[in-house]
Amino acid sequence: MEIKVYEGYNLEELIQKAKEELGEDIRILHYETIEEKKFLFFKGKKRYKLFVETVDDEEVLEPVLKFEELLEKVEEIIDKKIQNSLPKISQNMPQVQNLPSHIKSDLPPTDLFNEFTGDALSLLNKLTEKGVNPNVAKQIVKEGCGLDIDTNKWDLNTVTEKEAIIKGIKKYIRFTGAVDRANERLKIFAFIGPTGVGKTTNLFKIASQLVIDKKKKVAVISTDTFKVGASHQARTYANILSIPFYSVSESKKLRSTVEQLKEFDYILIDTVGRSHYDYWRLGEIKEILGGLGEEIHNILVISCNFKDEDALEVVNKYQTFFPIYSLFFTKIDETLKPGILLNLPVETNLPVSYISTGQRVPEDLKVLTPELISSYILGENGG
Ligand SMILES: Nc1nc2c(ncn2[C@@H]2O[C@H](COP(=O)(O)OP(=O)(O)OP(=O)(O)O)[C@@H](O)[C@H]2O)c(=O)[nH]1
Ligand SMILES: [Mg+2]
Repeated sequence: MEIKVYEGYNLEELIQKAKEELGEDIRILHYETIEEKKFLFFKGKKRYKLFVETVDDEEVLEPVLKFEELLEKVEEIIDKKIQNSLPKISQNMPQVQNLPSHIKSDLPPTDLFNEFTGDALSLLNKLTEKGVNPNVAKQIVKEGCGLDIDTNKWDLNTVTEKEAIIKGIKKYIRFTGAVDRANERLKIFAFIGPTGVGKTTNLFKIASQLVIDKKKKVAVISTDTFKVGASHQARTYANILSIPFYSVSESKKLRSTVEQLKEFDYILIDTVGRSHYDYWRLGEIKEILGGLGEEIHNILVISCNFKDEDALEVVNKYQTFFPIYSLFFTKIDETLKPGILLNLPVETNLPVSYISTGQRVPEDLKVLTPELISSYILGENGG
């Protein structure tokens, strides 16, 4: 039995090299990553140190784990840890744990809603057709109801359906308002979320509004050094607005860049889109943003065309890595069922901030209000 160490820039190539030299029967003991120092303008690269062990023929072999299997196992362990920590995290969000029963309920709406009558019942049916989950719909509508003495059931006591929904929304959903509301503390915002939901585009919509309409001093930092062309897309937007743009890939550099930008009114941070199941990469983003501590306000960007279960899973997973300041909805123009606008904030108890209504920068962006959500849910023009 012999232990050998391989060093290089590509882990899979190192494993391959080890197998070529030592044969297929090697055991991967351990690997380390070494961040190389930056030299002048050359970026530091990640180097790997791989420790492998040869296995004697006579030795009773345990099954050798392939690299992919090893990764899978580690992900399983992390997943379990996250699952165990969820009840702690969601102590203030009892609705989250109730969700599966809402979603999986087999009861037809008529049975689910049998404590309601008249206009309330027809509103409930309207909401479920728009993708609002029945229990959320009941919670919201009940706020605009009184008990009908004849039938002993709940019926609307507001003049319009919209009024009833707005009452419920005001009770169950919190609104942060625009990022420029008067609060000194709120200065640094990071846009986080799954791939392709519209983080970069919408960050620049907000930047445009702050710079052009509000005459604020804004700087943008991108930590998205991963995707080919990502930094180019963001840099182009920043050039159009004539605002400073920085691209950073590590925590210390982020901290020092933010220090340099003390005089700015707002610092908007763009991050690379990551699947909520990609714990390694989410960990990387957390590591980079973590250096800013509580100064940073994380806006989780969610596409309205996500299924409820998926959106909830995204929130749960992201919440285990980042404190979330607000939910930012995008692509409302791509769905006929905007129920997620009620479902997600009610089920997660997270505040909401903006809604993106199309691809145009900066026009297609609105600050969320109870009136706006109710308009989308009721299918009124322009939301
Ligand atoms: N229809 C529609 N498209 C949108 C909306 N918001 C963003 N998009 C489009 O969605 C696509 C992806 O947008 P990006 O801003 O690059 O998304 P991202 O989250 O930064 O993507 P990654 O950085 O790859 O994770 C672009 O084509 C945007 O124009 C919206 O509200 N409606
Ligand atoms: Mg992006």
